[in-house]
Amino acid sequence: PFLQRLLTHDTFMRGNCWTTFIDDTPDLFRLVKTQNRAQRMLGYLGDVVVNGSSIKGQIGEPSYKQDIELPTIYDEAGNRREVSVPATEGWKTILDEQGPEAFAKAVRQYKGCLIMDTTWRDAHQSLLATRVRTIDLLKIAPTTSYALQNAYALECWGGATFDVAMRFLYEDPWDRLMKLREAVPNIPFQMLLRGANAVGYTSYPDNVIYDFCAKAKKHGMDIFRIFDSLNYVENMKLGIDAVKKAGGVIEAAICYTGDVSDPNKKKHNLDYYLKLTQELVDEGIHVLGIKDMAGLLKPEAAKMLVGAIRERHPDLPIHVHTHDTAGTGVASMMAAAAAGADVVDVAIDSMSGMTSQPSMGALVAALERTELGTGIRMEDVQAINSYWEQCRMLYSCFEANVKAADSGVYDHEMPGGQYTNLMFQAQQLGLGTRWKEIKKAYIEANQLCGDIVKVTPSSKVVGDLAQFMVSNHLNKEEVIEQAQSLNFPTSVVEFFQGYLGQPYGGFPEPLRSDIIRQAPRIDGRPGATLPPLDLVKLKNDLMDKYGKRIRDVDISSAAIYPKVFHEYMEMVEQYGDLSVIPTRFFLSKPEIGEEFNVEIEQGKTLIIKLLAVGPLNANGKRDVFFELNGEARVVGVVDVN
Ligand code: 3PY
Ligand code: ZN
Repeated sequence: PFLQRLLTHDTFMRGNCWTTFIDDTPDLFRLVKTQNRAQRMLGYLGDVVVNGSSIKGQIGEPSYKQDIELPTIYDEAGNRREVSVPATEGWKTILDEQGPEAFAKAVRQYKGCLIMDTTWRDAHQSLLATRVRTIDLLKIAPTTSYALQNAYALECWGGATFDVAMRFLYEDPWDRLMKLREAVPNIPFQMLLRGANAVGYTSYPDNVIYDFCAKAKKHGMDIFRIFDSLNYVENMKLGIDAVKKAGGVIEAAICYTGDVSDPNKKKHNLDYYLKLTQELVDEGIHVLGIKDMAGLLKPEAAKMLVGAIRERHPDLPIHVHTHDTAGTGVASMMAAAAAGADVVDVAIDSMSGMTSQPSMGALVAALERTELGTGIRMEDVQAINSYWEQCRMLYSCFEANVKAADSGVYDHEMPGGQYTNLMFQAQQLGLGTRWKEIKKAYIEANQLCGDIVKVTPSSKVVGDLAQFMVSNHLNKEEVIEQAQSLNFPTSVVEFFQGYLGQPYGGFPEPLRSDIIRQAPRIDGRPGATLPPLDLVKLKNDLMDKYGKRIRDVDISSAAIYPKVFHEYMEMVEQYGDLSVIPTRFFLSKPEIGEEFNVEIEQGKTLIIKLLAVGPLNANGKRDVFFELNGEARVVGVVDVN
């Protein structure tokens, strides 16, 4: 049809179109662009029709086929809230108007217990392999801006979301941040920053970290929870300084392991955490995070730890994070709040529990009408929850199938996200004995590493070593005996070389020397020896390859994930922006004759209907017939089955 329109266009046919024709007839070319975009998207949809979705980690199809219903919420007077425009009042107002120090002070002075909602980051990272897409976050964002108006923050970015967005969902993490920011201007956003590893798994040159934090702040991030997977303060200092320079709220987190309420667990005791806290306070942090990534902080331990920190640092805001693996999450968060914590982490009910955070509704209800009230109304929690109940079913194909609590976590100490991963892998291999073996090996692997903090990426080291021990039928003693000749996983060798940093208490010897042999040792901060990355050259290289589409934030993505970024860009070249496809059709094919809408940009909607799938032709392809805004379209798709 475009060629037809072009050939019947007067100006074009008169032949005087060469210099200004495109400028003078923008509609004609806008139409072409839209049609190209639509055709490329049909290429993706056609591929899903013929071959099924290729999203890694997906098993089966979404169990929810209906449209997701958006909740209605009401104000105090019982009037329906108009959510087409987001709320404007919230803790972000104080932060924006008065800056991080005043914000921290106001949080500390608040009488009740504030909550951070982790649904948009850690909850789905822990339950659904981080696969929740921007489109589904955006749908509930304006309603959330009202319902959770008094929340301290929404955790919505960082951790694994950055990587997974590009690698598995073919969407841009920066777009997610910018769009969510626009949709929720009033509640502070929080991200998880892996210290010197930013949102990756390894140390980056310092300038990459500074650049990343500046851009994250510029595009909407407010509070940066900075941690190091070994609680190695030298690594954290870099993140702290980068966030300081970017003007963000510095929430430095101590990663919690062991059990401070158990006098037999001597290594990570109260004294250890108090010294660590003091070191972080000396760096000028705004908020202290207690990051209980595995859910080991029992109520009594929460009382002791928070109580001791509160006593020594009366003005320091304390923010506690946990996972509900054993099932003590709500009790622990209440104990933490009672001992003086200012903020605790929860996830919306239907995205909570087990390896995720404790339930928001449970905590809000438990503290209602006490002096630790959260300032969040139960009816609003219920409304938001009804959305997430449906959404969770839409992502059912990524469920790890963890069905119950596991108080064995107090022994194996696996962080929430890793627990679901390893359990999922064990399930594939026959859960029973395999899972028991992995848990036992994980405990021994941790001991071999010197009883370390286990969180990304140090948890991967312990997990890799555990899997290595299971596959090679080795126990702890055998590893020690045979260490000089075993072919250890790279992550394990690198840990012992010092590539993650220095563990508290040092590396166990002679195991370290036996494992790393002649390989170099790093005895300080691993990133300190890395030369700066030439970001100008990187930008020029990206522009040469992809042209003007490259934005400042893409340079950061390419610096942190070079390969993943390029693969993502190739997907975009081939199929266009896939983030706009509704999740059900991103993950599974429509029924024949089923019609659905794709809003490719605001106000521009494609109406798509699958008409038929042709037979296999001589080229190994099938024609897939669609109707696009009333016109028939066909795409040829290679059938890989
Ligand atoms: C991450 O680093 O992604 C984590 O969630 C650690 O707990
Ligand atoms: Zn967590």
